[in-house]
Amino acid sequence: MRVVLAGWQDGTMTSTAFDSAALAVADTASDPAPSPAVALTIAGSEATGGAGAQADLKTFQELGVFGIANLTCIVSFDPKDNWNHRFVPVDQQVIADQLEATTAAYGAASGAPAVLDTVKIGMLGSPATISTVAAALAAGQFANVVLDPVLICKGQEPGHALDTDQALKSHILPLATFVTPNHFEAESLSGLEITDVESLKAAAVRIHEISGAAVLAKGGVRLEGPDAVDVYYDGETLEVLSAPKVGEVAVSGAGCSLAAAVTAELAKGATPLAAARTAKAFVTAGIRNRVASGAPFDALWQGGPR
Ligand code: PXL
Repeated sequence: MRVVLAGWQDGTMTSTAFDSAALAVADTASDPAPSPAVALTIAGSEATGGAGAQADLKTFQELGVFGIANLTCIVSFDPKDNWNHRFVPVDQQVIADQLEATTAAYGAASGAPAVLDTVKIGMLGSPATISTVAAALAAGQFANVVLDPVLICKGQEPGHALDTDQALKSHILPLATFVTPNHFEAESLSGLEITDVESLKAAAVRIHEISGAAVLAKGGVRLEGPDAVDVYYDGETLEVLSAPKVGEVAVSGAGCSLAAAVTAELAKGATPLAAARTAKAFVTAGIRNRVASGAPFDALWQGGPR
C-alpha cells in the first residue's frame, strides 16, 4: 500500500500530525509489509557525501535494501591542500562495538525476520582495522562479502598505506566472495599491466584465481575508446559490460556505488552476474545525473535511475 500524506507534502502538516497519521495507518493496515533485505557496509565516512558509507547507504536505499553502516574512519577532503584526503581512523574498540551491535540486532542468532548475510567492505585504512574487521568476517557467517579493495588513500603516509594494502590482500581478500577493483587496484592485485580490454580480462581471471571470488574489474574511463568497459569473471562466465562513457573524468562515488549496488542485489538474492549487470546500469545512470559542487569533481547521484 502506498500512503500519500497530502498535508505533509504541501507543508501544512506538523511532525506531530504526521506521527499520528502514520500511526493511524499502521493500526488499520491488515498485513504488515514484508521486511526488506538487509545489508551492511563497513566503510569510511566521506564528509562531502559523494563516496564512502554515504554513497553505500544511498545506493542500498535506492535499491530497496535496509542499509546499515559501521564506520572505520572519517575522511575530510582538504580544500586548502588540493582537496587531498584528511584521514582519521575510528578507534578499534568503537569499530568492534559497532560490529557487535549490528550482529546482535540482525545476525543469524538475532531472531530478526530478515537476517543480515551480506556485507560490503569499503575503506578500512589501517592494518589494525583490517584485523578487527577480518575477525568479525571470520565469525560472522556472511554468505556474501563484497570487497571494494580501496588500496591507497591520498593523504596517508606512504609506508603506512603499503602496510595497509598488504594486510588487505592477506587478510580480507581471501574472505571475499565478490571483488570490484578499479584499474589501479586490478593492476596491483593481479600484478599485470592493464592497457586494453584484453589485459583487463586477464587481470580479472588472475584476481579470481588468487581470491576465488567473483570479480568485476573496472576499466572505467581509464581505457581508451568511447565506452566505459568493465569485465566480470566468476570462474565460469566471462562477460564484458560496456556502456557509452559519460565524459572522460572519473566521478566521485562511482566505485563505492557500483560495489554497493552489487551488495544490494546480492542481499535481495540476485546471482553475482545479474548483480553485476544491474550495478553497471545503476552507476551509468548515476553518472549521467551527477551532482556538481564547489569541489573540483562531481559526485554520482544515486537517484539518477528514477
Ligand atoms: O572512493 C574511494 C573512497 C572510499 N571510501 C572513502 C573515501 C573514498 C575516496 O575518497 O573517502 C571514505
